[in-house]
Amino acid sequence: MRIDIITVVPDILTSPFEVSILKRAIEKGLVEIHLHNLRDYVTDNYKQIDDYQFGGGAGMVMMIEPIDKCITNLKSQRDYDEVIYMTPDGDKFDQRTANALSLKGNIIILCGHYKGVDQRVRDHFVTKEISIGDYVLSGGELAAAVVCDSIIRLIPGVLGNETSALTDSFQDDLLAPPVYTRPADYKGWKVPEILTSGNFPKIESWREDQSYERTKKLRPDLLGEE
Ligand code: 6GU
Repeated sequence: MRIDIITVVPDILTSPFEVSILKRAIEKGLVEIHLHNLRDYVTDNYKQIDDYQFGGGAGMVMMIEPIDKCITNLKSQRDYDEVIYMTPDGDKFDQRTANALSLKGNIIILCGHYKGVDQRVRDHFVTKEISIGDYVLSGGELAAAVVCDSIIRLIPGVLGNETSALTDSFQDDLLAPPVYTRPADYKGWKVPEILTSGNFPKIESWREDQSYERTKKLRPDLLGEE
């Protein structure tokens, strides 16, 4: 998989890919991340990427030309499955979308800033608009990092067996069960006995029950209740 991220602040997006699981995924050649600084596609001398909005009103709007230049340049080199625009008014991101995106070959992610991009960018280039929740961030970069993390960890080979994505919360619309590790008794706070019993069918069924109970208590909406 190849992800091209278009941004006015590429620095925000360097460290997430330089550590831990995402770093290893890149090293293993399972994903390529390419950051593109929108200012490199500006032709005027002031390196201006935004301007006042037509009709008046507070807030700057990202201009279409640098974005067109960047996207058109990328598309001339390879085909893209999606051009995703990160914006608080996009479709709410969830595990289902993460799963679908993890199967794609090449995607472009455009990070919005200020009042957003000129509507013509959305009309003519963007194929999918994503928000990560009902709150406003200063820009789409942190949201893009969230989306990249969630999809890259789903690419086969990125996670080892010990961290399999199949048992994550949400993967089956249930929250994950509680987990414990050594010591089995910490200051009198004990691990549920079943987990140290060695009875694996029973442990599995306990975990399923816990998942269900947790979901019912914390996220009844996932069960179609409430
Ligand atoms: Cl994708 N961008 C911004 N600026 N704010 C957000 C968001 C995206 N998702 C939630 N809030």
